[in-house]
Amino acid sequence: MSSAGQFRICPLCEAACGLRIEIQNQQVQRIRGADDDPFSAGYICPKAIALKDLHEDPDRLRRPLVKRDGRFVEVSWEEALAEVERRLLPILREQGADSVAAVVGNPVVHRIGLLNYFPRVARSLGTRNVFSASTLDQMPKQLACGLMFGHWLSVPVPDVDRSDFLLVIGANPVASNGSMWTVPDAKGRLKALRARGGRLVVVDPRRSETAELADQHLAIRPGGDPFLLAALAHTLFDEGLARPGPHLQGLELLRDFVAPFPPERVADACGLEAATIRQLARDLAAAPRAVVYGRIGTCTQRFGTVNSWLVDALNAITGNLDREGGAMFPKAPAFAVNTLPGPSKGVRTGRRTSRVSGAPEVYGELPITLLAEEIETPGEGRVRALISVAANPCLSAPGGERLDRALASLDFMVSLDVYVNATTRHADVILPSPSPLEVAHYDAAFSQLAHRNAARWSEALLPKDPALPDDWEWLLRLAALVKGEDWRAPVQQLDDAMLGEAIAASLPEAHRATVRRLLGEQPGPARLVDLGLRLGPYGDQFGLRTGLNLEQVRAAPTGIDLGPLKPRLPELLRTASGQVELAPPALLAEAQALEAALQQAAPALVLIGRRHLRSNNSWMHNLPTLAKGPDRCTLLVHPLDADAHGLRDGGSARLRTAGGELVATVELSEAIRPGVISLPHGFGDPGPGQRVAAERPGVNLNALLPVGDRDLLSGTAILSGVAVTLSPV
Ligand SMILES: Nc1nc2c(c(=O)[nH]1)N[C@H]1C(S)=C(S)[C@@H](COP(=O)(O)OP(=O)(O)OC[C@H]3O[C@@H](n4cnc5c(=O)[nH]c(N)nc54)[C@H](O)[C@@H]3O)O[C@H]1N2
Ligand SMILES: Nc1nc2c(c(=O)[nH]1)N[C@H]1C(S)=C(S)[C@@H](COP(=O)(O)OP(=O)(O)OC[C@H]3O[C@@H](n4cnc5c(=O)[nH]c(N)nc54)[C@H](O)[C@@H]3O)O[C@H]1N2
Ligand code: SF4
Ligand SMILES: [Mo]
Repeated sequence: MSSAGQFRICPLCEAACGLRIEIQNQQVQRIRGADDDPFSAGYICPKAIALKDLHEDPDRLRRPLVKRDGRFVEVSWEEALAEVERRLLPILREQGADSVAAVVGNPVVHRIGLLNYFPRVARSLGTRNVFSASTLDQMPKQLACGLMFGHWLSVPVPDVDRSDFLLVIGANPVASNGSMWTVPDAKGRLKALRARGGRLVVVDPRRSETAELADQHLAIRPGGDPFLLAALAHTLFDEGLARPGPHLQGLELLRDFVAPFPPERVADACGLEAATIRQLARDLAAAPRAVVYGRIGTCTQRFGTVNSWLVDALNAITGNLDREGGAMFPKAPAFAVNTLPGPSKGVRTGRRTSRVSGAPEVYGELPITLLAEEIETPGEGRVRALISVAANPCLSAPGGERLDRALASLDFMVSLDVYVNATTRHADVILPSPSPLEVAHYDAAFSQLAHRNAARWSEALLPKDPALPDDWEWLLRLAALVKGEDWRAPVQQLDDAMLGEAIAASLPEAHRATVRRLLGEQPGPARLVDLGLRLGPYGDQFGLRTGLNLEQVRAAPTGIDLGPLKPRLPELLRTASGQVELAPPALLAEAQALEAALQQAAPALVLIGRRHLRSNNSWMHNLPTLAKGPDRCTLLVHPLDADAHGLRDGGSARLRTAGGELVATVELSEAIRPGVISLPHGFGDPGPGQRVAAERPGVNLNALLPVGDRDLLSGTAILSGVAVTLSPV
């Protein structure tokens, strides 16, 4: 076991692996998995190796940019923000808060300086127009969990290392490394589960890399999931196999909801045999410790929230919710509202609606696919300016071409980003982040979803250019700027004000001065982490008891391991009833729509997406280590479909949907269900500032996906199972 090199938590995906990075003369020499990190035990994937490329990428922005006469020029941070002040403030003043929208992308959850400081900008703006990648992703899961458990971050995860049976639906953790489930080396853990006699079943229209490892692969028809899940629950009730655990409410209503969906009735919609579905329910019930895990394939559908609910309802009625080897709730050391005493009032959505389509707000956000219409449609409250933070919706959201035109028509746009790309090309000002190796990191988000409880910190490994503000400095100054305050003030002063507010929000008056003193004078996210840790469930309460503080976490070579997950019911629950809600009214109300969908004829050919281990959404195609090798933006077509449509391997096919058309390169594959074709997302014209990515841009899947189609409860876009026609070119 070697611990050579400095510890760094990988910021590239949700697995949050511990890395060891060797640096000499300010150059990255070597990147390896940290064997001494109990959380990830040395696991590493090819993307982490590319951190070196990312750090060195000549296309990565290192200076703020301002567009002058259509061209970006490098400026100082003061000039960049002065431009924002000059252009943005009049829009805000004259057209009101809603005229400025914010769009937040995936890397925000991987950067503590963005994650912990962006909310301050959003609050300062006071706009209802906040959009994020959540409505292209996990919002259905967070809504379902909010309704069932009372908080949007109370998401149970598979306790895989102690389980005997894992049913994976619409997820491919062997390629994605897990999502809403922070689990380094998912592949190794799945293999270990099987090696100790456990069973892995994967439900996926494609025999994915995860399905390849499984005991059983069920090639479901895309979109068949709500019917499959309902039929599994139906069978458990019908055959007397349900073994519901404690603290549940609404069992009878859940039973009524699934009653119309016996396996025999939904088999066609699922594209599976009724007997197979019944047997799966029996296997699930018979396993001593089992868990159902559903992810993006189940979320980005018309019934995404229903799916997410039924996944955890199955865990609950098989007695596997909140028990070892089942679906368990992490207990994060900091920033987890569900670990602190608080009111039990459940969650509410729709406190505001979007201006044009009237879509309900969910956790303060509107559906990202509605951003374009909010920009295009005249009237009061029209969006005229945009702040984008680590987001590339022109490639990552359906309707990219339309959004492209809409962004070009804005009066002003500022982007916090590290590239000039398909989205940020429209910005008037770009404010770059330092390289990940130049900033410290704490797992603020992913410790809430982790397979094991831990508190980990990693220091900046290389010095940051003092002329370039860190993420949190940009956001503090932007927040001051939009409030008309002195954004040029020393950053110490701005950060002290924010810290003061955070302390006031968590402590009674009597303790505030002492706590403020104990947190010290060094500005930045570390003080917020220290505050969170010390007041958190393992914290030292600023000396009132023995427990965690940031100093200890920093001193430990790979952070502090807090052990395997432990049961948390009923302590975690924040529902109004204080019970697990098995039958939230908003979900029961989907019964009619589900029945109607069952009666609808399935399209002959549908399109789904996929992920590859060596790429990451839309932004890592510029890193040579990852970009090399075979073309990954290919259209997978089953040979039967290829014959039917006159297509050949390596040839070109034209795809047409209600959303658009494009031409893609065909790759024949027996692994995909006939009647389904697959194209990865994140490709397409990368924009002017990514020279490596531009060599092989690929095509944009999202240009095909109809813009308005979404899960109405969560506002999440439908990214899978879209009707398509194919023809040779
Ligand atoms: N069809 C289809 N579409 C999808 C998906 C799908 O499965 N199918 N998946 C969806 C999912 S799950 C997600 S999460 C979204 C992701 O979509 P986005 O949230 O748009 O995220 P990325 O595509 O990863 O783009 C990230 C942006 O952040 C910038 N960036 C990277 N690092 C940093 C940094 O350190 N600081 C700053 N300031 N910026 C940085 C990049 O340059 C890029 O502009 O895509 C969604 N789109
Ligand atoms: N290498 C790599 N890792 C990543 C990312 C990346 O782009 N590249 N992105 C990161 C992000 S932002 C996220 S959110 C996670 C996502 O992580 P995962 O949820 O594991 O996402 P995918 O790998 O896209 O797997 C989704 C699976 O659902 C299947 N599927 C599609 N439609 C349906 C359907 O209708 N029903 C069912 N049952 N299955 C369906 C697809 O075939 C696919 O195998 O991955 C993260 N990790
Ligand atoms: S699996 Fe994710 S966190 Fe782990 S090394 Fe790869 S990119 Fe980094
Ligand atoms: Mo995502």
